[in-house]
Amino acid sequence: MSDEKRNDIPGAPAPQPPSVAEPTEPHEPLPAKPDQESPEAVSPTGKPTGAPASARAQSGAYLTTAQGARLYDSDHSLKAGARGPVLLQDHHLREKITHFDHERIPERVVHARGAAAHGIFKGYGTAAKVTKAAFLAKDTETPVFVRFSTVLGSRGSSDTVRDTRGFATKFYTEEGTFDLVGNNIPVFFIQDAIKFPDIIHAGKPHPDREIPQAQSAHDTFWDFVTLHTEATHHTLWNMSDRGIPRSYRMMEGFGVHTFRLVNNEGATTLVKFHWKPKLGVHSLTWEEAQITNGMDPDFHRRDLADAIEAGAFPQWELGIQVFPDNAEQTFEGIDLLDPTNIVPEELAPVQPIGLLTLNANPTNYFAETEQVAFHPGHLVPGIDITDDPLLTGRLFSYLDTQISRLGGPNFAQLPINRTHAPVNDMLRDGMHQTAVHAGTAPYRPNSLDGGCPFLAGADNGAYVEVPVDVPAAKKVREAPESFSDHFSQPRLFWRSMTPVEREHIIAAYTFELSKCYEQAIKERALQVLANIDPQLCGQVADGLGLPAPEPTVALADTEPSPALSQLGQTWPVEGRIVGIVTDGETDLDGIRSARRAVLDAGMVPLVIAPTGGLLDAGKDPIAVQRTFANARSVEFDALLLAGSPAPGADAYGARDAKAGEPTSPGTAVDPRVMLMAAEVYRHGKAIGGWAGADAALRAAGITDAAPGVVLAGSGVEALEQVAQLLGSHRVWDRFPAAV
Ligand code: HDD
Repeated sequence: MSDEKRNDIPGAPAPQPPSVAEPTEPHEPLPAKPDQESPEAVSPTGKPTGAPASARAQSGAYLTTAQGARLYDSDHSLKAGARGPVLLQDHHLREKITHFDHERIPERVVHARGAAAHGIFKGYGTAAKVTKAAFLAKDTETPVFVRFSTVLGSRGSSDTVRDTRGFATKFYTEEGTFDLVGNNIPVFFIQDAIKFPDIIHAGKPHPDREIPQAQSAHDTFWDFVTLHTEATHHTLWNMSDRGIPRSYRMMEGFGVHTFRLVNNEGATTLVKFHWKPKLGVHSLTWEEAQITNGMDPDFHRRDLADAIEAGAFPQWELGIQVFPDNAEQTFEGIDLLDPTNIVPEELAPVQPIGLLTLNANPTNYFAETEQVAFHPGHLVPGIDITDDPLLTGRLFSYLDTQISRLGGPNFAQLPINRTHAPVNDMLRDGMHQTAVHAGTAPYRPNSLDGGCPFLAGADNGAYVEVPVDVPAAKKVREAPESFSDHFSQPRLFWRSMTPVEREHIIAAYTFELSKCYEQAIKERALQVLANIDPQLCGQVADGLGLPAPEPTVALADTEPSPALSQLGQTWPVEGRIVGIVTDGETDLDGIRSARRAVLDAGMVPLVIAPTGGLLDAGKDPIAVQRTFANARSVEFDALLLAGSPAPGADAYGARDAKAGEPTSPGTAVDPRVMLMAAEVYRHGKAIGGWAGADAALRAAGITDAAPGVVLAGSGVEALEQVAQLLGSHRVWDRFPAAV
């Protein structure tokens, strides 16, 4: 297609004349196929049984076999006498064990560990200028299912590892399902899908001992990313605080590739998709992440489910960066087909087009979160692909992997994967076929089943690919020259970071590389860092005790993009957790008021006392949610130290769990409280206290003059200031800023 025409594609190509004449004209739409309902809701003849579609083999009050025969015992095998041998004829035993033996399916080859939620996407209608996709172009609501994930770890690995996070959204639109299968990092490790098996082999545990689990701090990972320097940009994001998000609710999401949108007039536009969290983008500190891996490996999964259950529905705005669809597929010199590039928001602002709200937890993890099958090729009219070679490979991989993971080609019939649009395909049979297809002519056109189904044109909703020109070219295994600049965008990212963010990046590289055994890999990694920034390289080299090499490329004078920094703004504090530590006796009324104030501010109080149970059991009791024995600072975002006894007496003294007596008379402060306070301080979290809390803080080495420490007359007063500090996520002044 010529350039003039590229932005002026006719409404869509007229439907091609069929190669064989249609035997009949389109008439009434066909009824929805039985596979639109659960098997329980449809009789073998395809007639509804009246059972709710939600019935998932759980109807009737009696325990039955899979065939519906009622059971009188499910605890004892059938035996020849109570002490005799178990009989092979026990069909119930065999059915129960056989089914159990096959309960597991292969975990995802990447993104195995995840958590998901249902929700609603509300299009603002503002995208009508650039796309005809109704769920974006109209002011309308579309059901969605979103799965977040880590990439490298197995299904049972920890949530708070340093890794990229998946952010995959299934939009059940009326025109078919659209999947936006993105990440929380806007660039990717590689530029061509053919290298995907290699980067994943390098990132996964070593094949001999299968360690380390869910980590990038090992030789093979760093070997790959330093030999394939296109990975530099993504790796730098991983080593930044983006690699350890505070919560799935506080992550950005990116479609990564450039997509092509088509509007009703047929005009095309290139776009990049962005999800912007309403709560802001926030991260853990590395030490918090590591402690959390042990304390609560399900931290992110729990956080998402708890927030939704509590009604604190997480929200993201969907936005697009818009670029003209020019022949070069570039914007301001940035190659839009290279998935290791971003386009700074300062050059192309993110324009909001809709709002995502996650408002319901899955009912069953396996049926929904595990069996959901995403695929970048699940597209709807109005959204098309570009020639990004990474995207093209993905279009093959996702369909293919589901066949092995979900046991055959009929995974689209699983409840979570069913489209909300009517389906009338000619796909038949195969493993796990649950539809009972009627008719005798699963081919088209035909003259037996009324000629149905009929073909649609673009004017009645067919998905018609944009007829872009494919330039005449030689077949080659090559990348374009523009794909060979691997350092100027990482440099842009580095220069956009604030000093404290740079400090974290330096610490992350130093940590990860210090875990490598091979000297050559560390040296190569330092060379990569020298090509990003000499200061970054120098400090990491110091940490490793190695000399810093000189850059081997000319360092680009890139403009920073302030939008890339996570600091400098204030954010809503809804859903943040405030730990309230008490000795269980002092100023209980103050604790009640502080608790209420936390709830009124939309946050979550977590009362921590020496022992469990109720405080002040008689009147208006306060439930203890954690004890000194099972609490750790990583579970909350800010700390309130409730009043402690008068100076001189034991403060939060350790008590015998049974007798409730102090175990160590004269101990000033329970060491577990000191540890909590010290960690909270070290991690830059706001600290508030009242009525004698200063003694405990001093014991932990924290002075009341320290930044982000508020001592007030009451818990409510302290909380007011703590909430303000929380708006910036952390007390950033507490971190050393070396760069
Ligand atoms: Fe992928 C899963 C994101 C490149 C092959 N990928 C998967 C998931 C996400 C992404 C979020 C989890 C989906 C879920 O929750 O079920 N992947 C990306 C992004 C990429 C990317 C943002 C680059 C921009 N992926 C990529 C390439 C290939 C794959 C280049 C292969 C050539 N990805 C897969 C896969 C997975 C997958 C093997 C594993 C499970 C699945 O698909 O359903 O096919």
